[in-house]
Amino acid sequence: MSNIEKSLRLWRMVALAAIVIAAVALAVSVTVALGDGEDGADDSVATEQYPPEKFLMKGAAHAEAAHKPNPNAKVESYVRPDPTLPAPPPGKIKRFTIDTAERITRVSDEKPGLRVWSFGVNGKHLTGTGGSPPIVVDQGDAVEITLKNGSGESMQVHFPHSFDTHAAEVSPQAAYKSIEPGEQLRFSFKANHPGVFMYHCGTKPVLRHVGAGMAGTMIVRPRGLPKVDRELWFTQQEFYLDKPNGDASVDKMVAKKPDVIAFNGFASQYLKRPIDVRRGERIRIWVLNAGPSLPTYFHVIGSVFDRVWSEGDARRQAQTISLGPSEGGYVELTLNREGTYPFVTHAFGDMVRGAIGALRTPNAPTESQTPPATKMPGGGMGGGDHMDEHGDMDGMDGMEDMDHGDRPMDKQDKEMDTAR
Ligand SMILES: [Cu+2]
Repeated sequence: MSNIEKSLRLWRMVALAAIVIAAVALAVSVTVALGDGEDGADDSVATEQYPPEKFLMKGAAHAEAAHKPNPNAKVESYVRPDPTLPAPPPGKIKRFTIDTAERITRVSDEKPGLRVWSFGVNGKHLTGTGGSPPIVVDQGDAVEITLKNGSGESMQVHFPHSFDTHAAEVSPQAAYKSIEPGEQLRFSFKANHPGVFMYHCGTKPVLRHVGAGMAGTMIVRPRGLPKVDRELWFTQQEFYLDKPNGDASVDKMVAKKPDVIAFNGFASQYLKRPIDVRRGERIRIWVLNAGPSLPTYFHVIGSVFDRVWSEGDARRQAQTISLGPSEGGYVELTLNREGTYPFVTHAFGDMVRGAIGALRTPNAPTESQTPPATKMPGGGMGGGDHMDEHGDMDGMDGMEDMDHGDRPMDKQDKEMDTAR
């Protein structure tokens, strides 16, 4: 081996050793940075403020504490939540006292009781359902939130809770802090952005708290929103049952396998007792998907939405509005014929768990009043046009009387621009 070869070989070994040392140093520094804070004092501030357990299921052990399932416990009586959109509270500052409760209710006629964790708003709870009331303000309003974690014994609150609203721009560490039972916390913000926002508990583990029911709708109405004849609100929400009258099933939450999916806290409640509307009136429906984990595809059978506003996007002519967990929007429609119009999530596997209701006009025909199907001429498939003996096309009687409720497009465009 020549001297040149020897020195080249030496340099190669030096370079290799340097690479190995650098790689080891990098690996060590990455491990420290990703560590849970126990090894590095520098990480303690960040992890104290936002412990990973807040989002992961590491802290789920506390699910075992406090409430013992009691099949004989008193279950709240059902009160049908009013789906009419409430007005914002009076006063220059919009003040909301948010209460928490861990109460035993049913969320379906077909299922046993469940201990739902939920919110009350300004003294109102959606008793006998798993829902929480909506909060409504106007764009630009000053909003003050006072969270009371269980204002009294009857709230049966055993756990720390918190209140996070997606409508606010605040430091989450301060405003959305978890507080112990019996404590209260106040924060304020300006509702600068219009939208249909989710509010929820953000206490660790957050899936457990939201999956137990702690979520609702906060609507910030856009400036210049045109008046309509009727405004309704629906929150779609999943419920995960465990033992009768017991706390919700964390395993089912993690598996995203809800037993019940409901609008406004109770399976199929507005199908069993439909919501009264009038033929020809303009209806605006505000929808929030509170999840925690599944999407919704909101659709009204027998209708087309002529205007849709969803997560800041305004558009016209839609059959369905798709909303992921936490997303919201509104749809506008006019029902020009008497009828019962089911509204659903068009994810039908979810609909059958209770995400269905109906709008009904005063003279909606009953099943027995609808015309019977007729045999096709010739008795076979493809037997000509679908005309009845009077020569009318199927289902088209009286169509010439219809007022579609359409307004000139340019007027609608102007309204949408204002609402943006
Ligand atoms: Cu909570």
